[in-house]
Amino acid sequence: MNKNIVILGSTGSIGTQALEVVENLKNINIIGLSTNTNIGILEEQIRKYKPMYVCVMDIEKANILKENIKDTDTQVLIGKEGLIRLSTLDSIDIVLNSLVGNIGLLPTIYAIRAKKDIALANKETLVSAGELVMKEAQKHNVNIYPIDSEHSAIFQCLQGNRYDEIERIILTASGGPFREHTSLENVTLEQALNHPNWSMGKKITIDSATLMNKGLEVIEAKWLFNVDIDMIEVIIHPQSIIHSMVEYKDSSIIAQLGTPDMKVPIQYALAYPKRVKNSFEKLDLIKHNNLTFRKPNYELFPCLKYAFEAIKIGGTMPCVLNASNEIAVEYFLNEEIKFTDIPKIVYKTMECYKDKNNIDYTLEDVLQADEFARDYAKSLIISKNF
Ligand code: MN3
Repeated sequence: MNKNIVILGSTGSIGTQALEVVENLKNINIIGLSTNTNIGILEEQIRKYKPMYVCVMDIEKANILKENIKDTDTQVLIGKEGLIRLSTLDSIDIVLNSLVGNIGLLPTIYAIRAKKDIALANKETLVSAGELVMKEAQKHNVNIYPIDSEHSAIFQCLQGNRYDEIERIILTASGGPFREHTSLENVTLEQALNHPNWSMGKKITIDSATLMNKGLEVIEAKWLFNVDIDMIEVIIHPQSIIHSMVEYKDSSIIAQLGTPDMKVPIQYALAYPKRVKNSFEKLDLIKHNNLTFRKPNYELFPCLKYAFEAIKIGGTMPCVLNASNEIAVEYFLNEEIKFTDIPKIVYKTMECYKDKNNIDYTLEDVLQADEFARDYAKSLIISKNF
């Protein structure tokens, strides 16, 4: 049976790869697509895939696009409301969320309430409001399929096994471009954007360099697989061949391996539980005959430590961690702060929020915590007080 899909963030790295996967699967109809500002690529996608709707976050760009695609039948929606409308359309079965940042939270929640399955690449959604999102998913009997490669690996390692027999989740990390460094004081934006194994969007590439990405993934894994935070261990595996592992109570470890290619987890999420033949690059084990592992350096990469602290504190603290990081990364990408300022800004924002933290939170609390952290992190940067 054919499935109808909406892809949020279709012009980004995951979005464009998801469209390739959908083309290969052949049983998925594209109903909606969205972009932040990239209306050039979106127009090409409209002409190729003929979606019923698209959403553009930027109002001016949305109006330009409307003019440019007058000759098509595609309707243009605008902004946050547009994203929510797109995610809750009657005709769709699944929402693939590859938005970047906490902007992905509301569309996910509304899609779940409208009983749409979720293919989730937007990890910030689960970091900011994991407990709430998973509760809503359970209540509305909705499946959340992970697209993050590590979480897809864990999900695959869990097939046929019981979640209550997990001993430990071993989340692998490439270690990013600075894994061999002993000091990060003078690293440049260009170096930080040069990831050794994966080709990804800018925000996640910087997060990979600070190891904040791994921290966010720890929190994501905790909620997706309903495990205690102490059961999640991060290990550096520079080759990125083992995408993650699950150790069971009987001491057996199950791993998932593959080339570093996001199309594999995207396809697994969209075709689940089927394994559909494709022409992706196969893993050559002889070529990759040296797989190594080591402990992460929490002192040199404090963001990873702060992520563990935030989820241990709980409540809306992980949301504050995420939001302050989003702001810090934005300023780093604009070359207004140094690489080593990113963890300082995150730490100071979390420090200031401690007394305001809300353990039994609602969606409203999450949105407020997010706003607070963004404003506070910005004020730290503007006053150079971090
Ligand atoms: Mn990942």
